[in-house]
Amino acid sequence: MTTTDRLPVSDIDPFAMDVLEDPWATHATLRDAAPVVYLRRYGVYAMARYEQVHAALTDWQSFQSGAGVGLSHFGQEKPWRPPSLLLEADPPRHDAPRNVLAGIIGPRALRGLREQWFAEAERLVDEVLADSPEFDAVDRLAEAFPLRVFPDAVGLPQEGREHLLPYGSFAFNAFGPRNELVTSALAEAGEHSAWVNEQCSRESLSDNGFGSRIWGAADHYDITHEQAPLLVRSLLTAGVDTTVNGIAAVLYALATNPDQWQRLRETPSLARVAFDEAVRWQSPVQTFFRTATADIDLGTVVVPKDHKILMFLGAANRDPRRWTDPDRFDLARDPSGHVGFGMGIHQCIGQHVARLEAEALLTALTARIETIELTGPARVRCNNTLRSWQQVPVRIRAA
Ligand code: HEM
Ligand code: OVM
Repeated sequence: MTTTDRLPVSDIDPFAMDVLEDPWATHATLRDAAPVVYLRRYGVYAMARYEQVHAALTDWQSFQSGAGVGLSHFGQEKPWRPPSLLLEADPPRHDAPRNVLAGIIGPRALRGLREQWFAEAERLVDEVLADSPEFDAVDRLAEAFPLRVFPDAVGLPQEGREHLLPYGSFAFNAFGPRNELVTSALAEAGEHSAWVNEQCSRESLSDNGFGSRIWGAADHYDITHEQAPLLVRSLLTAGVDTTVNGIAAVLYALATNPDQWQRLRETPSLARVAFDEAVRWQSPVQTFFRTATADIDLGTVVVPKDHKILMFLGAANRDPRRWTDPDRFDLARDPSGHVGFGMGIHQCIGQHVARLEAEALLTALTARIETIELTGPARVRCNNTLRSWQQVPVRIRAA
């Protein structure tokens, strides 16, 4: 790292495969270098400390999302799909779609799903227990559970659901540079995207799910009918891979920390704390970008207008300036305040969905399983944005 004035310039590539596979040492290097670092290979500014990431997330006037929250600047390059009405929008346009979704997938709206999702989790765990005690927790639990409950809740048809995970995976890769993770998936992306877009129409959706309620909000003039399909698309883009990898993270955490698993078994009401601590510890969504709306004076350095700023949520969530013993997965800590779901006006609108899924599954697991342990190396699947799990091989002993 070379330091010109107070802005260290780094040749680190946070999107290189070896870094994506094991990002934590690189995060520490970037955090310790300075509050803001310049990444020469991408021409972007980067923040890895909690204080700066939190400040950027809560200052949408200076750090806009409307130019895209990936590396690409929408004012300079055509986005790969029409921008999201929430994620890639700023107030005031961001707010009506946000309020509509808040009413449909907020805590109140989810109450009616709680019993159903808990029962579904019990069924799934019983099925897994009836098979071999050794299995892949990613395939059998982390992917299987969200895919059983979420597409039904949105109101999707059965046919074609296999497009959901690859579509989300592509969308999250597309926030990064056009490296081989993007180019190797381009060929199939069109098909996944076409299916997802078709499911956003009113005719494709059952009449009692989140999707149909989004169309109902258009009938009530809360959003326009042109906006409705794009809002449904937000659910289908952000609603599956995220929870799959959040659940994989908490299962990996518990399988590798037997004392924490026992603690959760003794106190099953810690299920939500366990999930949020896993989201802090692994940060399923590792990074997002913003764009400077003006020259931003950050004290040590000025970020020039229209430049991209990379926020390392995963590094902020392990910043020792903010967290005690940050690399430990610890149910005794209070993980609230982590930025794994973001912070400020764009903070994850689906977090209550994610927590309910995790709580349902963890509750079913703690009631039925005495021990869970790794039987081999867990493998990550490289993605430019997600901390994604390929395989978490486990052995369980039924209670
Ligand atoms: C926003 C992470 C689950 C839908 C966000 C943001 C993060 C995030 C970090 C902030 C983006 C920003 O500031 O630019 C996660 C994680 C999840 C999860 C880690 C699971 C563990 C979900 C689910 C849904 C969802 C289940 C949908 C059902 C959204 C939407 C936004 C968002 C629509 C944009 C909100 C806005 O811009 O106002 N999520 N998410 N997410 N999330 Fe999630
Ligand atoms: C969206 C969206 C929101 C959050 C994350 C995301 C692909 C997409 O509104 O489409 O990642």
